[in-house]
Amino acid sequence: MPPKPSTVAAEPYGFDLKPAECALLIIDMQRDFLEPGGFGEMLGNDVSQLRRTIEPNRKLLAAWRAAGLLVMHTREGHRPDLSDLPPAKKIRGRGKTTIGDTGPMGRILVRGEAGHDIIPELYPAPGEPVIDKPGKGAFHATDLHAILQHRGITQLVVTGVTTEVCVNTTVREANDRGYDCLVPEDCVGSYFPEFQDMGLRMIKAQGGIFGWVTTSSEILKAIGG
Ligand code: TIU
Repeated sequence: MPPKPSTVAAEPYGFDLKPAECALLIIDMQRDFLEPGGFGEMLGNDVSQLRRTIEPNRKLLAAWRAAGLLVMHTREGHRPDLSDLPPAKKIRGRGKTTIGDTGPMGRILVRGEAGHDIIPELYPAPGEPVIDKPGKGAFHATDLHAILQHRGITQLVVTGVTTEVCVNTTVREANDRGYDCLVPEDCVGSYFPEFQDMGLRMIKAQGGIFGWVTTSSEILKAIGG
């Protein structure tokens, strides 16, 4: 039996968690974004800002699995022939090394390459759906919505990286499709502390315009972790 429904302390107000209808959606915890020596660090980013989310995510994931609830993972990346890579995304940033080029952990953001894979600490278990997404939002050009609907999911706990880019875009997409989204702040990370702060404030502003913000310990209390 899934844990009983309860109210999770959150901002801007309590989140009425219905575990049987709630999926844990872990966004883009990929080696190229998080590991020293990966693409993120190559661009000059401080990966420690993202790595602090690994341990809280690991605990939340373990509790979610132990409760028998739905876990889903996403990975940002493209087909090896880059046919799903918009030319605008390929050239954005005017970098010397861009998506599809050879980076420190294989071809950058290309499916099947080492850097594209999920970090070992949070590796998907057999049976946990993995969504390969070409965009920042997890609903764009994927079957995420269909899978959630088939499982009767109405709520999402959204974690992962980065707070202001793929997490925020996904929460907004989910909100427009009728899902209630709860974001544990210690389980999401940004390379930029000010974007971490603002990314979370944007979600919970105006009475929870896109969703709710809490901490992983509050969610663990509700699911018995
Ligand atoms: N997953 C995700 O957020 N992809 C990004 O490109 N994030 C940046 O912050 N650049």
